[in-house]
Amino acid sequence: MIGDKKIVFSGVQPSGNLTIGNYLGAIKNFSRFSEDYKTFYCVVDLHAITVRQVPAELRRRTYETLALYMACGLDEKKNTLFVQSHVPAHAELGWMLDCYTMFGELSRMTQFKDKSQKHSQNINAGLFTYPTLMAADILLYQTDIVPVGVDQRQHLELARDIGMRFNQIYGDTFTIPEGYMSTDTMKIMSLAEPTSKMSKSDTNQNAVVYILDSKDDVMRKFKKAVTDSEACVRYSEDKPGVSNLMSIYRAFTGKSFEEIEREFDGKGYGDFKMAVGEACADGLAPVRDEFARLMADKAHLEAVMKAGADEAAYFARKTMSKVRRKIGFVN
Ligand code: AQP
Repeated sequence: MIGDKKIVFSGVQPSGNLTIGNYLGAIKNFSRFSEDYKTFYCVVDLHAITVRQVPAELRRRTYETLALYMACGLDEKKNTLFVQSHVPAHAELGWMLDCYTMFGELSRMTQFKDKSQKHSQNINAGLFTYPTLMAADILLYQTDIVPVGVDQRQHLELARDIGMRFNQIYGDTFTIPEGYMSTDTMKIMSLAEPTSKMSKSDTNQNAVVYILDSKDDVMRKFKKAVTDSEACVRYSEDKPGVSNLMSIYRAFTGKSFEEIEREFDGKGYGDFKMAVGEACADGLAPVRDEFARLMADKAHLEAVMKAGADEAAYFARKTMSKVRRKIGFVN
């Protein structure tokens, strides 16, 4: 708690152009905590380098991710918005927690297994210990609530386990966080391969809708989206393509699955896909406009980053001095 407010922390990697998966699964939910919680939203650039990045692109995307946070409704006066590498305590605590995390635990992480397959030329130690750094991000701020997509459930469980283990050894040190996973949006899947997660690093551009895509691009991608041969808009596990489109439509329109099924009863997939594309493009238009306005003022983004890092570092220092003392480091 800070004052009488519970603490919220979350982050997004500047590892690619952000997708509607990042938007619906995570960022859109962030602003609902702004009023009643103390919120820390971080651009997690240290995580991004677990996969090789082009330096100029990483720098540009760091600004862009911050601007997108703000364009999605995060007011810098009500939320602490900052860049992970500007607060060195993340890396410091990450190392310490590595020493309280078991090799077997990290080996079981499905994201590590997936990413090792995708990046078989660069299975680096950072990719393996990524969940420990994520635990450090969260535990550093004595976080109560972590809004993330359901794909992060396993990492969050591990963060809780590491925090509990540390508390068991040294006495109460870290708040044990709870996840906040929106059951409305679930996991947004690839438009080309609807049994895989929509991911910003996917090389198939048609599989992914980016938050900043033009309306034409959004419409074209939904038009090409993989469905099935049944020609019936119905939510069902054995219809992953159609169900994914229904989830996206529901997220942008607020309609229930029953309403959507009724709306497209007797109509073909063509009409349905166009409606999903329209709803998505219209929903994203205000974000795109605001993003363009924010990106035109880099000095303001830098001021937001600086103020955010100063404030985050202040709270991080408190935890770090407690952790150092408990472990037995000389102060
Ligand atoms: N497809 C998704 N559906 C719902 N939520 C999602 N998130 C990501 N993809 C989906 C949520 O977005 C937040 C930020 O994710 P991240 O940038 O930290 O990393 P990620 O989960 O690895 O996202 P990507 O898009 O798949 O990135 P790459 O391709 O770089 O690995 C998280 O809360 C995540 O749950």
